[in-house]
Order: sequence, then C-alpha cells, then structure tokens
Amino acid sequence: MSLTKNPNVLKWVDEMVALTQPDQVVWIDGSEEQLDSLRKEAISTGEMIELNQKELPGCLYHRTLPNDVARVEDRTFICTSKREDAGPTNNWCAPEEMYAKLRPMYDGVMKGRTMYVIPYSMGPIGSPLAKVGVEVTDSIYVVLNMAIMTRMGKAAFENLGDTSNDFVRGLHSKADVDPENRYICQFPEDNTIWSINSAYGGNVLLGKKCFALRIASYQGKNEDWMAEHMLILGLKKPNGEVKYITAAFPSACGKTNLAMLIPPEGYRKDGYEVFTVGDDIAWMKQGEDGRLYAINPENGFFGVAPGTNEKSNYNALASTKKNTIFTNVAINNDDNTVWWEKLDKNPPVNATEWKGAKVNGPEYIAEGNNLAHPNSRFTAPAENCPCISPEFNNPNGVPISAIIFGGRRAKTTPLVYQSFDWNHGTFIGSAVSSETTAAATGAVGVLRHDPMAMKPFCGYHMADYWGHWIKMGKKLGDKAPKIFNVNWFKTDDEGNFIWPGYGDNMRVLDWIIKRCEDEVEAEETAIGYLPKAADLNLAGIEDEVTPEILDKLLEVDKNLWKNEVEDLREFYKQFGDRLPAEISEQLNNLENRLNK
Ligand code: OXD
Ligand code: MN
Repeated sequence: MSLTKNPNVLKWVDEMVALTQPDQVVWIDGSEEQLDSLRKEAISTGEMIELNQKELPGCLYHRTLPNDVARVEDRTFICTSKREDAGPTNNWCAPEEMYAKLRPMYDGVMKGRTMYVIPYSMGPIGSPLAKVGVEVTDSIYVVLNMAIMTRMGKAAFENLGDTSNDFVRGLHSKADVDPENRYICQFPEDNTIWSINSAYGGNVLLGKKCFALRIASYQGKNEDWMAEHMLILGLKKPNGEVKYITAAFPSACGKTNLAMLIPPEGYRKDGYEVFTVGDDIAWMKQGEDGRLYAINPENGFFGVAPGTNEKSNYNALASTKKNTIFTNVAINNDDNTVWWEKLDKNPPVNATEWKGAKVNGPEYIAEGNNLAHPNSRFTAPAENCPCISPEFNNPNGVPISAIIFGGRRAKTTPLVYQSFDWNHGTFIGSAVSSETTAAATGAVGVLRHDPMAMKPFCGYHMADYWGHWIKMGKKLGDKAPKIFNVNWFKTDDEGNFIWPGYGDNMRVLDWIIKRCEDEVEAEETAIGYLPKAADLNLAGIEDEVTPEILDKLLEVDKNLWKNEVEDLREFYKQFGDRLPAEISEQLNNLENRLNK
C-alpha cells in the first residue's frame, strides 16, 4: 500500500515499477515491525548474519563482493545538459545519453525481486533546512542502512506534503553487481540519481554522497545555501558556552575521530567537553541573525572500522555496541562478534576474514593479509553516540564560529593556521590536497588535489562552486565564520607522525576558538596567521611535543610553499576562465608574500 497521495511520487514510482518490473512493491513505513521482518528475511537468506545478540544487541553483519568495497569515482557521473556545467573534475555524460545507456540495464532488472520504496528526510523532520528523498531499491541491506542513516518512513512523506515535487528520485538496483556495468549517476537538473550494479554503502545509500553532497551542492548553489563534506562539533567551554565548528577533511582522514573527540584530562578537569552534531556532511544556511547555521542531514554514522578503538575513538566504538550493521569487517567465530585491524591487539584465532574464508587470525595477519577490509564500515545510529549533541535534532541547526580545512600532508602544511579573511579561506579550501586513502578504489597514499574535500562530491563545476563560496562570504559579511587549516599528519624524516593527534587535537581547537574570540594574538606569516608557540596549550604532552618538534609543526618552509604555488597554478589551469578572479588573486598574493 502506498504511503502518500502525492501524485508526483506515485507517478514516478509507477514509472520505476514499469521499468524494473519487480514481483512486488513494498513501501517502507519505518515501523519497527516492518524493519524486524526485513531483518529476519535478510538473515534467513544469508544476506545478513545475526551477530551475538547478548554482546551486540540488534547488530547485523553483511559482506559485499570483493569487487564492490568502496566508492567508484571512475564510474560516478554528473549528468548535466552542458558538459561545462559538470566541470573538469567530474566525469560527465549528457542526461539523454546516460538515461539511454542505463534504461536497458534497468529493464526488467527486478523480475523475481521485491522493490522497496524508501521515503526519507535528510535533516530533522520539519526542519526548514531538511529535504526529502525517495529511494527505490531491490536491496534489504539498503533499506536497513537507510533506516539508520536517515529519518526514514512515513513521516518523510508527511513532511513532503501531498503536492510538492521537491523530492530527490533515487533508483538503485544491485542488478548482477557487475563491476563492468557499475554506474553511479547524478542528474542534478532532474533531482535524480540512478545507481546500478553495486551494493556498497557510498554507491547505494543514495541519501548520503549522491544526494546530500552531489545533488545538494547543486541545489545549494541555486538556493543560496551550502552542502559540504564536513563534520560538525560543539565545543563546550568551562563557562558553559558552546561554540560550533565544522571541518572538511578528505575521506578517511579522521572526521569521525575529530567529531567525537574526548579532550585531554587537563581540559576535562577544567570543564571542556566536545559534542558531536555530525561526522561527515553539513548543510549550512544563513540564519535570521545573519550567522551561518548548520544541520547534519544524516541520522547515523557510516564510519570506517579499522583504526577505531577505545583510545582512538571511544565514542565511535561505543556507538557500535547496539543496532549497528557491520560491513566487511572480520568475525570472531568463537563468540560471533566482530574484529578489525587496530581494534585491539588480539585478532581472533578462529576468525572469518572479510571475504568469508575461515582463517587463523594472527597467522593470516602475519602473512601480510588484512582480516577486515581497510574500508570496512559500521553503520551506527547517531543516538547511540555518548557525546551526541543536545542540538542534534534542532531544526534550526547550530551557529558556526569556525570552518576548518585539512588533509594528510607529510610536509609543507603546518599544524594549524588561520586565513586572513573569508576569500583567503576559500582559497585555502580550494588548495586542499591530501594523500589518498582506501575509501575510494585506486592507489592509496598518492597526493591529489581535493578542494574542500569535495572533489568526489561536488555536483557541478568546481570553479563555480568556489564562486558560490565567495558569494556566500559576501552575504555573511562580518558574521562569517573564521576559516582555518589544520594538518595532523606531519611526519619527521623517518615518516613518523610528530603530532599526537586524536584527543590532543583539542589543543588546536582551543586555539581556534580563542582566535575567533580575539583572545590571543597570532604570528602573521606569508600563508596566514600561525599560533605563537606559547599560545598552544601543551600541558601534559611537553615530553612528546618538545620545543624543537613544535618548531617543525609550525614551520612555514618558503621553498616548499613556492612549489605549492607552482603546483596550484598548474592545477587551476584546467578551470580556465571560470576560475573566480578572487581565487587567482589570492594565489598571486600568496606568491608575492612568499617572495618578500
Ligand atoms: C565516506 C567517504 O564514506 O567520504 O564518508 O568516503
Ligand atoms: Mn565522507
């Protein structure tokens, strides 16, 4: 039975049914009963494995095919009528051509299968910043993940109303999970997403990267708001005041860890606390008071499991203890629980590795294998997170004081610096580059440009997107958040990280907030404002971060920066005359300052 009278939804679902020809259509109302029967069905067919219900109540396990373990950027397309609107950093295809190519693949693809119709809201139901999507899919795994990652079910339709046409149409079929015919296609001009031949999260949970970033960034440009690949955190000061910060880092560079940071003991004693609003995506809009407000459009965390442990991210680990779906981690067969690299020092002897083979864990690892896939994931409800912000469901979002960019850079980029102003900050965002990780297919550890951490997620021309940032800065004026850049990943000559990171990143956040409040002066350098050494609170880590190491962390090596300028000049060439003049001006200014 359909859950809405909205004729636009009904017509579109009818079209999708006619195209894919499922045996039956099930509308997902979001009720626990319905979800429970789907869980049971998925367990009975082997699609999901029920984990130890005493240790991990409500938790399920899923394994994807070895050829289907990460986002596929080379098979992801932005389909705008004009090629130049997708820009040089996206794969492009004309909408008509892409529809014509994909339609035969979807033709009858759900014969013998059930189509699930999933209504969902990105953002708190009723929030003026929220948007509705409908995803049709032939995968129960998708339904169960969307139930965690979004506000899913009937209420989303109520939010849409009976006549609106403003919903994102997502069609997904796992088809034959054939990598040769895998396509993740966004049609921003049609509010449409078509995904086929994958069953991996980032390619199939269409509310996440496809809608909340690619389609939403395009909508934001047209509607004067911003969809960003950013965590949102609240930092509570001893006086009880909470300051909100967003931060954009490329995939698997520690957004979830920073969002859930536990401050070092000294800070905790003084009364500092960090609250998580979001770990991956921020939608931001100017509020009535002129400031920039952010919501997290998601309702859960789709986090990278390996590396997550009590020390690196206690709160993320705690979030996975119930009602969580684990994908491609290892199973401990003795107690039917999960394990991944760096969870602890005791890989299970009686293990099932991520591809499904039974192995002796320690021996298997000693032979150079991973028990869990490096991009294995947990899908955990936000409400499980011990430090979830009391403002998580605030429909108006939270006011942002600071925006941080960052990436993995062994050299060049100091621990932290502040931009001179919004346009300079926009330039710093456009210049983000980072060493690649396992979150996408392809080589790991290669330095690539990833402007604003949006390279894989910007739904239109990257240079126009920078133009949109500049425009937003003008609108925000002196109410605009301050913009910073951080780098937790500087190394010494042997390749060892020289900043302890994790909870100690609080020390950098502290400086950032103090700068926002004009509480500390800074060192003006060619690249921006750097902390004066004495203003970084290193109490308790003086042995680790000696004055020499701090010098290294705050070093601005002019020669390396001149190389950076050269490299950026080369990088910007591809944007031709769509590159905003403000950005080229910033690059020239940087060069002049370096040559002074
Ligand atoms: C993610 C990613 O899954 O950025 O968040 O790859
Ligand atoms: Mn991400």
